[in-house]
Amino acid sequence: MCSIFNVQTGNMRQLFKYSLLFLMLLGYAAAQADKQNITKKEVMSQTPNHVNVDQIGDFESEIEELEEKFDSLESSLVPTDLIGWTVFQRRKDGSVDFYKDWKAYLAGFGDPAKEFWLGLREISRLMKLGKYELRIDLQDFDGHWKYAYYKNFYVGKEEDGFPLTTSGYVGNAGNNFQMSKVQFSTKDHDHDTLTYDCAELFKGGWWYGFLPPSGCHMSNLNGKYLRGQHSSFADGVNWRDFRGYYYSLKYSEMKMRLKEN
Ligand SMILES: [Ca+2]
Repeated sequence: MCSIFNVQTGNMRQLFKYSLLFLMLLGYAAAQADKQNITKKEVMSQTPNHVNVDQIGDFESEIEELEEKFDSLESSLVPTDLIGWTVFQRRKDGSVDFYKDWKAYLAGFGDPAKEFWLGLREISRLMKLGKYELRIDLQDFDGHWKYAYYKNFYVGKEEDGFPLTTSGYVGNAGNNFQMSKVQFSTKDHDHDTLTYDCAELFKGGWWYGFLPPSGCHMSNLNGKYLRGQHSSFADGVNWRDFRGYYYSLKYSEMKMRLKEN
């Protein structure tokens, strides 16, 4: 999955690189034009055939230097490599039904190579190994990718209802998974703090609760796989600040990794 994400950042990098090269060539052409005292209009119609190969080499090394700076800035914010990440949730084609009971969410279900839920017991067990960070990658049916990263991710014990606490959001998807001690609920185990049953209403197993300004949830990644726009409210694979409560996403992946400290 991360390879797809990297392809996207690769495309951005290409765009960045060629935009920069174009601007530099334009700048050079303008400087040449100034020497010859010609008009701006003429400059805009100039082709960069005055630029010699040595100077293109100079531009390229400058671009490489900027790309390195760009990369280090990006990696200082969000880890994108595959090393050490444990994926615990994935949706990609609707092949697995996620509207399951407590027992299923406890043990896990699906196919780890395709769509699956690792299981609350296993997630909770991993928590004993240290402190975790979390990354969520999302894609809509138009091919747009978004991510949400949380510096801190903690799921508590089974006897407490697997309460979730997350903080330290960084991303472009929107901060729709920040929670403090919100218990997990399924259609047969209502642990949300609201009078109605969020899991039954929104057709998933999730950390539902009173999360102002929303009632039950701001994200519903274990909801029904409704393939894009849907008329029912907030019961799809939703992420409020990406495509809203009436759009079920194509791809979702949640993964956790042990932090170094
Ligand atoms: Ca309730």
